[in-house]
Amino acid sequence: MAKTQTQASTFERHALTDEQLRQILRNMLLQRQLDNRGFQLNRQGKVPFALGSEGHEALQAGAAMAFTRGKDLLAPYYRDLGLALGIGLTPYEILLSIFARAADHNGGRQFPNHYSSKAAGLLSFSSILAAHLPHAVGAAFALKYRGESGRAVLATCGDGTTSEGEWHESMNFAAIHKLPFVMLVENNEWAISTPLDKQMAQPEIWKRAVGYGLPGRRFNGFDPIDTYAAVKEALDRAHSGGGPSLIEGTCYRFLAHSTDDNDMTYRTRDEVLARRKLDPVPRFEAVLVDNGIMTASSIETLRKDVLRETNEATDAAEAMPYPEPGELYTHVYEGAWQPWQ
Ligand SMILES: Cc1ncc(C[n+]2csc(CCOP(=O)(O)OP(=O)(O)O)c2C)c(N)n1
Ligand SMILES: [Mg+2]
Repeated sequence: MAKTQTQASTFERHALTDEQLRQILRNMLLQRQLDNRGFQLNRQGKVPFALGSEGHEALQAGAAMAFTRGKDLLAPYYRDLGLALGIGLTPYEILLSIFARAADHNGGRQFPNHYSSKAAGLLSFSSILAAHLPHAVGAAFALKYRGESGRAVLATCGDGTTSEGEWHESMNFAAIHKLPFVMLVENNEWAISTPLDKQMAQPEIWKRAVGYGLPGRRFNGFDPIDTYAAVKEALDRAHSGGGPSLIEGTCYRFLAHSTDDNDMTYRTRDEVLARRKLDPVPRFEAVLVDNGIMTASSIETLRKDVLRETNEATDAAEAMPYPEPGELYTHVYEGAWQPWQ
């Protein structure tokens, strides 16, 4: 495997153990496998919709490693498969959601890729861009109000979502009340067909932190360790009463926006191929091999393991029943009230 500039002498691991570094790669490989599975199942007519996180693997796996399980809360958006996996959801739980089966945490009622898990601290969210952010800062306000120090809310969104009014309102609220809150923006250069330069005149989103009176920084979202360091720093600050931060990871969306989109109608194949050269998966594999943390053959074993786990989870989730039609209004209206009565 080609040598990278991250050989042992310059390798900055930010106190991550070998085991944590291997877990990060496992998460990245699992994301890619489950992404593919969603698109395959859609093309087979088995699920109505799927979204991919390809290009975001490093950013999400690195960020998840900084999240404290059992304490922190995650308010994600629809492209956060790797964050969901990294804070403890299993491929089976993910697939129950994609297949909309009754055993899903949302009872098969949520839109695909809108995972939630009370046990994991993953808030349920809406497809309406930025609508989860007032909820996220509300949760952070509750943590502060109750004096639950050592806990924080990690919220994410895409670059395009930062144009929403609720994004600004949430940032401002978090700043005024010095909430234990981290706003992590996953800047992949596109908001469906809208490029970044048609979304904002200042392309460095983190710089808006100054206007809110917050610390902010940008990091390389193709590098999971750089991501981990940035998210850990911001979460540590939030845990210790230092208030909110705005951090921005740069990455790219390699696939179309979703299974309903054809990205070749608004961007060129050459642009996508150029960004694919920065693919975080082979780059991180090379880092682990160069630094003696994994070998080419242990990576191959891991790939097979991830494929097997994905196949087993797919079969198990697909075999589960859909929700009963009679349950349509359960959890929608209070008590036994039904809208036609
Ligand atoms: C309020 C609102 N406006 C428009 C949409 C339609 N929409 C869904 S995803 C999306 C693009 C969001 O882009 P970005 O925030 O950059 O996230 P990405 O998908 O690139 O990860 C749009 C416009 C929506 N869901 N909600
Ligand atoms: Mg985007």
